[in-house]
Amino acid sequence: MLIRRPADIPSSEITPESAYLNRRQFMGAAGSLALAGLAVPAVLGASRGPAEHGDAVGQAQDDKLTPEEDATSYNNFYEFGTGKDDPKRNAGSLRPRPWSVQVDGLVKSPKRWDLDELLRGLAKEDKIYRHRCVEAWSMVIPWQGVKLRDVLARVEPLPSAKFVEFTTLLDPQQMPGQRTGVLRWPYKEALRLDEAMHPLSLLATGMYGKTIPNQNGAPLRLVVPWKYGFKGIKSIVRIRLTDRQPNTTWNDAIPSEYGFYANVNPTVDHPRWTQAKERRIGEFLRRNTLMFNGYAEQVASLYAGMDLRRYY
Ligand SMILES: Nc1nc2c(c(=O)[nH]1)N[C@H]1C(S)=C(S)[C@@H](COP(=O)(O)O)O[C@H]1N2
Ligand SMILES: [Mo]
Repeated sequence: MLIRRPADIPSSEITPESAYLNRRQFMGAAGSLALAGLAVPAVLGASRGPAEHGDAVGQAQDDKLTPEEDATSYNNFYEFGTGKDDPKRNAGSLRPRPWSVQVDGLVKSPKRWDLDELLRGLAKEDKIYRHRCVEAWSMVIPWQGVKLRDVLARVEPLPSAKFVEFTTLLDPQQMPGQRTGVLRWPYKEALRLDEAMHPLSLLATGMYGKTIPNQNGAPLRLVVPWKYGFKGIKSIVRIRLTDRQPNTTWNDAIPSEYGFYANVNPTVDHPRWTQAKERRIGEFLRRNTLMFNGYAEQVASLYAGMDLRRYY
C-alpha cells in the first residue's frame, strides 16, 4: 500500500460548497452509466470530489450523497434518546446559541471562547466524507466547518500535550436523555494529538450547506472520517489537551466492544457482528467496508508499526 504523509493529501478532498450539488448530479449520472454497464466518460472525472482519488478511496467511485432527509432523521445522540428517530424528535430543547467552548489543559493560552469568536477568521472547510457507524451502517455527508488543528493552534499546545479530550454539554434540562443512566454523562471522546492535527479532522458547524441541525450535534461536532461514528462527539463545550490517554464514553461503558482508536477496520470484527460489510443508508445490498473507511492513503502512516487488533 502506498503510504502518504498528511501533507500530501489531495486538495480534491476539499469540495467547495458550490460544487457539491453539481457533484451530486455528476455522481447520479456516473452511477446510472455504471449500472448500464457503460464506461463513465473521462470528462466527468474532472468534477471535483472524492471520486477522483482513484485508489485512495476504492469503492468511493460509486459514492452518492446520502439524502439530507436521511442524514438528519436517522441519528445516534443518546442525550435525546436511544432510538434512531429520537434525536430529531427531541433535540428541539437544545439551545445552540449563545455557546461557549473552553479550550484548555496543556496549552500556552487556555481560554473560554464564545463559539463565534473562536471560529472568527479561521478558514472555512467544505468536505464530503464517508460516515461509518460502528453498527455497520454508513452515509456520505457534505460537512462545513473548520480544521480541528486550526482551533488548536489558537491556544498553542505545549510540547507536553499528547492527547485531546472533548466533552459534550452537560445539561439535563436541554438534554433529557441525561436524566437516564443509559451512559455516563457528559459524553466524552478523545484523539491522539497527531490524529487531531491531521488535516482530515474537522470541527463541523454545518452540513448540506446549512447550519448543523441540533440532532446532528449543533453547534459544534467532531468529524474524523477514518474512525467509527462514535468518535464524532456532538455539541462540544470543552476541548482539553493532556499528556495521558483520556477515558472515553463508549470505551468506558463496554471496552471489549469499543476501543479507544475506533479505526474503521474490516478485518477486526465487533464481538457481536462483522465489520467487513456495511449498509449504506438508502441502499439495499451491503458493500465491503474499506480499511480506514477508504482514507488509508492519508492516515495509515499514523499507525505504522501498531498492532491494530490490539489497538482496535
Ligand atoms: N454527545 C454525543 N455524541 C455522539 C453520540 C452520542 O450519543 N452523544 N453518538 C455517536 C455515534 S454512536 C454516532 S454513529 C454519531 C452519529 O452522528 P449522526 O447522527 O450525525 O449521523 O454521533 C456520535 N456522537
Ligand atoms: Mo455509532
